[in-house]
Amino acid sequence: ARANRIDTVDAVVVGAGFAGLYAVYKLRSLGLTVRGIETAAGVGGTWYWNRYPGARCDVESVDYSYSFSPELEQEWNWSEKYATQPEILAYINHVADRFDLRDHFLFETRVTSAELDEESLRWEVRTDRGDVLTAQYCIFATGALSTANMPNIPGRESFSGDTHHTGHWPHEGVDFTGKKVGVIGTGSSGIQSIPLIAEQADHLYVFQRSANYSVPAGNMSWDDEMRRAIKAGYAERRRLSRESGGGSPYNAHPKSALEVSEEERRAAYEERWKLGGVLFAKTFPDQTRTDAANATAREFAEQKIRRLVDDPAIAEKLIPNDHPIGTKRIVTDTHYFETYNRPNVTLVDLKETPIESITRSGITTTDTEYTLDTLVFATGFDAMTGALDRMRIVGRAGVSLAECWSEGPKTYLGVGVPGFPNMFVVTGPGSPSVLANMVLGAEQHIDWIAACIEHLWENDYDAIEATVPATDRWVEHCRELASTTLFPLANSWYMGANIPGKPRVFMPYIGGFGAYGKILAEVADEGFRGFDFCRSRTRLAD
Ligand code: NA7
Repeated sequence: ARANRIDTVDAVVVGAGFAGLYAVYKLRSLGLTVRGIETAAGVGGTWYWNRYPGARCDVESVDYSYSFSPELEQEWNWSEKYATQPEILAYINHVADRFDLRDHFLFETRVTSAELDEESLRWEVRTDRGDVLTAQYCIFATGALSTANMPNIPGRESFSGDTHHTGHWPHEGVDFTGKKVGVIGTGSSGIQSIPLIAEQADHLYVFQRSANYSVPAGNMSWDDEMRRAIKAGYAERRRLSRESGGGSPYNAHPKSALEVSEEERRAAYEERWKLGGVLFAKTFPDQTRTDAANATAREFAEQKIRRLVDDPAIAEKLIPNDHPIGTKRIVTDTHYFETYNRPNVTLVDLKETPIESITRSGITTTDTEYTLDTLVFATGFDAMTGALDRMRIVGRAGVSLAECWSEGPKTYLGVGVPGFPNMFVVTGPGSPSVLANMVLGAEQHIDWIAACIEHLWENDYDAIEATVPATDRWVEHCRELASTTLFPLANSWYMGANIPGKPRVFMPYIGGFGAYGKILAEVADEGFRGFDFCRSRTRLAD
């Protein structure tokens, strides 16, 4: 065990995922002393933890990668259109080494609290290893999907076989050969892992509470020629991504789904379907805005599912009936629906026969006892606020962030919170965050935070703090934007609906990545409109 650190630095960065690594890189380039803290034993964040079979990113590899270094863009060779978890983790490790970022971090260390000293306007950050760091700036790069959700199903602890959550997968992998396996959950993690587990297992039981829309990835390996073409056009690709709705170089069809002919609509859906994955939700601009437009996309996707699944009764169970398509993140799969044509795969519809309990030997539903050797929880995350809620973050007047957010998260621009001067959240609630490319989103936020810090220096201030009126207006703006869409109709993790007791609020900003970038730039140009600047009392007393 290492000795405790009692340190004074300019900035503490919590998290060593894409955001945390870039934050350390960027702040160091400003000449700040930076200490990073990370729970895991290595860098990678999401890609460190989610090692389940089939784990991939649903944003194309060349887009879901750093843009801050053109040399890095040219050097790195992605092998596939959608990168696997091991390849993304290798990339992040490469970046950590290439830019010498690793030594800034304390690994295997969890931040337990961050408390503001109101006199000095500095933060005191404590960890589970007894470290105490004081810093002027505290940057939470703790991820939007980093706190695993283990549902409290009665008897969960009594199961005698192996239990794994997809978000905490063992490094050595899991061998399912000859095993009877139960997977609970059919979100992205379930849908990505199910086809591969089915290939190995003796028998796989899929416990589905809600069916999900999923579009084949249309994944492909890339040869040198393809890579050359992408690299030659990288600058333009990034420009388009920055202006786009979702941080990838794609935009919706120029017309409404209802304005075009039946033929043109089909062709547009077919083209997006072939492109693969999550972008299907953005074929037409009004697809997640009106029921009528949404219905056209739904019908198209449902026909595809019916064609892929041999047994019509199973196909019907696999067709979602509780949310408009795209209002839960569409999954990007490889042979998911076809997996139900295998004789060793059984779909258990929990809406018909809910789980009563987990027992020593398996899962008991209202009509059957399933004997299992291994249980996989693909049950998702306490999204967007989970990691922040679990630390004791205390701002002005001893008020905690959890208290401030008891009715749902409230931020200004997804970055700042009133009462928490010099605290920044990266890709937090109130920013496009999970609705866009998280790597470009993290870079966008961190560049903006860096500009903020430079502004403080130029004007000889010690702290920046979001104002209450600007925050209230932003929260209301985000709510209004969401209310013009169908998103609030789904029981999604965007809404906090997957966590019992969590306030039902649509958490991300849904106005688009490009539009949001413009707002950030305007706010900065106007001297960080909506923020207060102040000098610390200790300095004033000097
Ligand atoms: P998700 O998308 O939150 O999926 C979790 C799944 O687990 C979903 O099907 C849930 O059903 C199911 N679930 C959760 N709790 C239970 C209980 N108690 N009983 C039965 N089923 C349950 O998480 P993922 O990890 O798949 O993906 C998260 C994101 O990561 C994804 O959107 C991508 O952006 C990357 P429900 O739908 O709530 O009925």
